[in-house]
Amino acid sequence: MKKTIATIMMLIAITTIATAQPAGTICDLYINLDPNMWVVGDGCHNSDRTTDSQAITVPEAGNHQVIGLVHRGNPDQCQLKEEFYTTINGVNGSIVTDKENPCGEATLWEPLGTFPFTTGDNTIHMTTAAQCPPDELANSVEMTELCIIYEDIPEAPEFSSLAIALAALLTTPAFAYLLVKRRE
Ligand SMILES: [Ca+2]
Ligand SMILES: [Ca+2]
Repeated sequence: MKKTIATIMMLIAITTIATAQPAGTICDLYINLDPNMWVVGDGCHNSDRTTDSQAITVPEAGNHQVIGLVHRGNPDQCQLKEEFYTTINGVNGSIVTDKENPCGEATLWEPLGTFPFTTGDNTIHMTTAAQCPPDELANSVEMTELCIIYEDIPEAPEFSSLAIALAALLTTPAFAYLLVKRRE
């Protein structure tokens, strides 16, 4: 029985690790932003928080691709321009646009751009791309996590596919059952 519980706990742990990163992507560095970063549109909200920044520690220098976990949407409000761009070491990423259902709530992994990093502390800036008027409402947008991919370290696509296949397999109840039976 103890072994069964241990196996189930292990499967939960593996599944959690597999879903903590963007689907189909293996992050070289994963950062849980603390505190979360957020901005509102220019002239859209009395907080006037149109920029936000914080230091992140990156052990490898180089041009790295950055993907952010972005949360948009407020209940009972249709904020159509929850948009921003990222700046790191003087390089601006492209504007991350309000997408999918622009009136709805969504948490999505979104590419922020490729930026030059130095070894150690680097400051990440988040700047709103909304302007009131013509935009309306707060247009607050929040970023909670970062996935960084080292561009100078080539990634084998076969390995990515294998990792996805393995993650998918491990989450199937049939596989969990087989594994438990085998251990008993
Ligand atoms: Ca929106
Ligand atoms: Ca919002």
